Amino acid sequence: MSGYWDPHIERMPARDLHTLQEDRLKSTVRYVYDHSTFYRQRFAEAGVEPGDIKTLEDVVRLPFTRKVDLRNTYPTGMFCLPKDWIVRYHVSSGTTGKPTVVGYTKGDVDMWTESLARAMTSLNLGRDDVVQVGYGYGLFTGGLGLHYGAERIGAAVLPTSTGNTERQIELMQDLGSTAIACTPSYFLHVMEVADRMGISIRDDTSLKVGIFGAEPWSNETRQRIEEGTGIKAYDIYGTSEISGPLFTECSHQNGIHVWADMFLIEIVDPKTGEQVEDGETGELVVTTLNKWALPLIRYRIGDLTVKDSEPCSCGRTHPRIMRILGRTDDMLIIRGINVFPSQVESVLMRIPEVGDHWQITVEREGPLDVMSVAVELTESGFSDKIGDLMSLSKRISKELKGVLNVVAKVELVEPGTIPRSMGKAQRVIDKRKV
Ligand code: DLL
Repeated sequence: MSGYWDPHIERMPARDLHTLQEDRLKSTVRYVYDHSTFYRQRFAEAGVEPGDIKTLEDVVRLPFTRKVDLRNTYPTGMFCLPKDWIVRYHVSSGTTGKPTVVGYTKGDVDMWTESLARAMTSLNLGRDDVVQVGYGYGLFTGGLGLHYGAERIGAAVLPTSTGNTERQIELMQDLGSTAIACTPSYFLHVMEVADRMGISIRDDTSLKVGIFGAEPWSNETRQRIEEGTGIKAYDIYGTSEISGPLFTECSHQNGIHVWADMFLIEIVDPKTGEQVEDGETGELVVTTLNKWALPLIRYRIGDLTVKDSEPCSCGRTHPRIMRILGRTDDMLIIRGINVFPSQVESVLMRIPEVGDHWQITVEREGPLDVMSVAVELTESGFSDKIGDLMSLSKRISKELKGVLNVVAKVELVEPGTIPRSMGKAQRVIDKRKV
């Protein structure tokens, strides 16, 4: 049984949490209305005023906001406080269009840190631990976010950031890292490099916990990591707009705990915007409840997940979201059929001959979409017999077809062929867009 960082809040009865959220929702709505021209205008367009929000259920009367609003008001048009309140900026890289800027007051950084202190405590981490932070430090929120969280619980931080993998592994050994936080794809690379160096993560390091997120990954990858290294691999979720990395699973690995005193979450049908029931897949929508520089009202993150409001077996009463299926805008439409890269990953990771790295390419041949998947094989899965490779490629293609309902050309490649990422992996090259 894991301990709690803030037992009063984390185990608060559902009814009290509901009241707390209702009070905070009302004050947030009043606050944004009083502090932001952007929100006043949006509320006017939606015909709603702060006084109309009397209960939690009234949240549906409020207008949605989206990433495009942050872009259109670049750099700080959605901020609710002037610059003298801001103690930090982070900037998300804009692969399409302008980047987005997020800002924090001292209190906002404190709230973010508190969220991660609760999360890390739920993974049984504390003062005795050495947390190696292998997320990027800088404009990306991963490095500094985890850094502050780990310091708050009294752990020692090893701020390796990304890259220089051999050195990361040496330091992991020399300083006795017990936890590592990085993208799951980067950790797969760490495993590979350790192997090449003749180091067993299981036997030659003290690592016991991995805090993996910032990109979609599957239960099958979790299993590979856990079986390959003996560590426990936990999912961590967040986005820069809502602060950065914020929420993790607890040691029961039964969904990601979202702190309800800080965030109100809804799951909506991406097409209609209507709320869906617990257990149904939909788009995550977040309203911040105690964030001041850049509070967000009904922010449509674009990630697809499922909510479970039942208390967790760990005793925490806050709602949980299940593993993120992908982003609405990551979904590939191949000849009219919806395909999520995460589905491809879970099929591939079940096949023992398949290594840890893969990449999808989508092209157009005449009027038709063609999806190919480059799949790295493991050293032992790789054969120099053409016949073996052909039958393996057929098998993979069949398994993919079974799950995706789409024919994929499978290209088997030697171990080490697909470029490794230090941060978020590029799993899809969609040549139709360029
Ligand atoms: O990736 C924050 C973060 C840092 C999360 C470190 C976890 C660990 P952004 O760069 O703004 O922020 O990207 C946010 O990444 O909307 C998801 O699509 C994706 N994402 C983040 N965590 C997960 C996860 C950070 N655990 C976007 N599973 C989000 C799947 C994730 N996707």
